[in-house]
Amino acid sequence: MGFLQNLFKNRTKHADITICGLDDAGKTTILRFLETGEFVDTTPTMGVNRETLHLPGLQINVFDLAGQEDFRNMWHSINEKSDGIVFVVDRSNAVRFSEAKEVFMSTINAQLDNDVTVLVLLNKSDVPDVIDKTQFITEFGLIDLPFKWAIFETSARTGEGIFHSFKWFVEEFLG
Ligand SMILES: Nc1nc2c(ncn2[C@@H]2O[C@H](COP(=O)(O)OP(=O)(O)OP(=O)(O)O)[C@@H](O)[C@H]2O)c(=O)[nH]1
Ligand SMILES: [Mg+2]
Repeated sequence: MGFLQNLFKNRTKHADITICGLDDAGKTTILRFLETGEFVDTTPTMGVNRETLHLPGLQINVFDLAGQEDFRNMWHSINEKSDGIVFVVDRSNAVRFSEAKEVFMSTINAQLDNDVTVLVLLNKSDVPDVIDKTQFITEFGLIDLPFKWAIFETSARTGEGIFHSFKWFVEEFLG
């Protein structure tokens, strides 16, 4: 028993996470900031952008999904194998708020049989006159989510909230 415990004690944990949200929300830019520590210019994702983040004791496979409507039908099969879902919203775009809500609800409803952790990122917080966080929580019905969840205000341009939110998320996996 002691031998086996020693053998597995330092084993690296693995987690699969997906990053979802409408096109232009800032998903890939957030992932690039996590990887490089700075703002990096991106192009729209076509299909899936898969990356691996290596942290002490934890390897995270990230599936950065394309947000354009034509690609959304592939989300479910990837999300259902995920331990965590990051849902990114462009909080500066009030015009697409109801579309974002609809896509968020269908993403969540498709996961009701899975035990996932949900991280909601109100991105583009550097832009003036953004949607208020409390209003957002109410409108998106986050209080009633049947999952462990958290919401953070982020900017993938300035880095605000990026590492802080990700730390919360990772700590959920590390237990
Ligand atoms: N001002 C501002 N712009 C941002 C922020 N995050 C991303 N952007 C910009 O928003 C645009 C879209 O960013 P992406 O990261 O490519 O968006 P995406 O969600 O990956 O889009 P798809 O791959 O099409 O689903 C780019 O021009 C980014 O530079 C942010 O926090 N603030
Ligand atoms: Mg992208």
